[in-house]
Amino acid sequence: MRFTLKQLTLALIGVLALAGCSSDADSDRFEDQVGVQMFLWNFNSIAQECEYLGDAGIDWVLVSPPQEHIQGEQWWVGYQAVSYQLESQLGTKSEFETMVKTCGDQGVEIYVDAVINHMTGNSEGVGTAGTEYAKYEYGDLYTRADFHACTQTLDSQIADWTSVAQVQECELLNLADLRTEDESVRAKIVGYLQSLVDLGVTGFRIDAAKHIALADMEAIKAKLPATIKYIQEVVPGTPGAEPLDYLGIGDIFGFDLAYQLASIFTQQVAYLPDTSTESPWVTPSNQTVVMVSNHDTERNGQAINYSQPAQFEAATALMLALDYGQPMLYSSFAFDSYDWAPKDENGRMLDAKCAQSSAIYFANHEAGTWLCQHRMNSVNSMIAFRDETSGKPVTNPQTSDSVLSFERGDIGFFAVNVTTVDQSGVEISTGLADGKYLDFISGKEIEILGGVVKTDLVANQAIALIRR
Ligand code: LM2
Ligand code: CA
Repeated sequence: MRFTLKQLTLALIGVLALAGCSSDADSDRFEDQVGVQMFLWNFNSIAQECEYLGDAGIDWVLVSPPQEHIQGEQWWVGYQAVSYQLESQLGTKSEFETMVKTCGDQGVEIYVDAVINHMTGNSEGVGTAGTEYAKYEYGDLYTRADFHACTQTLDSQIADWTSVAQVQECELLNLADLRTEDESVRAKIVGYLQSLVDLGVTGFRIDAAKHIALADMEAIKAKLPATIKYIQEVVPGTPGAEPLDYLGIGDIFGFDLAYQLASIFTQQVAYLPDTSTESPWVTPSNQTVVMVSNHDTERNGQAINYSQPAQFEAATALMLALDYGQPMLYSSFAFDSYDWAPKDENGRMLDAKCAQSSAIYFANHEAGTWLCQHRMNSVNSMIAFRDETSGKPVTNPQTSDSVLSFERGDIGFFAVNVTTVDQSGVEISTGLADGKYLDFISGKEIEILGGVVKTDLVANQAIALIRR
């Protein structure tokens, strides 16, 4: 969120009002920040898009893995590291530097997807920076002794996902698993991450974090500046390495909300997502980065993806309307098979371009189209709604067969039709004062009379009202 003059003035008044109280001096709440995963956008394209992102109130961009990786036409080659040189399908080191600077000038920070649990699978050849490699042999970076020789399973692969030992010491997807318990391996990982910090990055997505022992993550973190942020990929389901266990290191991705949003909009059942912190996988609001989908869930059917654009947009609006977690938007390309990505003949990602608004592009699902989900019209207005209602809790949740609604303090109201059926003359009783409200999404005025909001809600339509 970037402060407008008006917001700054309000914030100042707030600070003055609080003077004398022992409130902490923290300016921004964790929940007030909004990020976007620009999946496989190359560095040049991200740099160009950062002006739009900054204006939209987006605080940070998660870029895909920037280190040297195996060559190939599949999108996932970036998750098979060959060295820590910044030369990848996304661009060169100097393009990376330009992106960090250009985005920084727009108030947009950079998070890097850090692949530090493993190197490559079963291939040999030359990486994207020219390094010759084979599995377990990566020039003078790592050799066989730097990798786990997992004894728990015959083929060294993770077989029992409830066994922490297997999940952390055996191979994920046949990928050479680093001995992150060794000082020399840790030093090389730290060197890589520090080099990115030196280039100005704010934080990291820790890829496959639950496959790295907590003690190893702690040791790595201890050698890096304390200001660095971590968002850890801890997919629930392994006792002893659940999201809750990694909170001491930093933040974690909230898969659970993504799954709940998928169930609300695909099963068309209106309910308020359960974000209580009573389970090992629903983590506290101020340490959870929430999302509608990421690059894995959009391909594995666990989350809503662009092929259901109306549901995707409504789920994004609902995520932004809730007071739980720090939202990460998702923006990427259309594909027609799991492996496919829009690349040139040298394996470089093609430039990403957006139309003025998302409308045309979002409707066009031809493989290779950059969908620019972050440009959906309701995204900007919902970020503004989120800013307006910052710190005001969700109250008075109500559900009918088709509509979920709730209030945000005494100024905000959100409702969404979770079904694909148009609803007309919807009436919802609220605790809000009568008067005129602005629907941030449509830009239209809605009047609350006798506490009742009366409106039509077409399929998957949301309204986000703020008192005028
Ligand atoms: C992740 N998070 O913890 C990423 O979000 C996920 O996208 C990564 O898998 C995974 N961890 C490892 O970094 C992706 C992709 C896989 C792909 C791997 C490695 O989802 O499909 O696996 O990257 O590039 C591919 C093949 C797989 C093969 C593997 C090794 O799909 O069949 O396994 O390469 O050759 C035998
Ligand atoms: Ca591991």
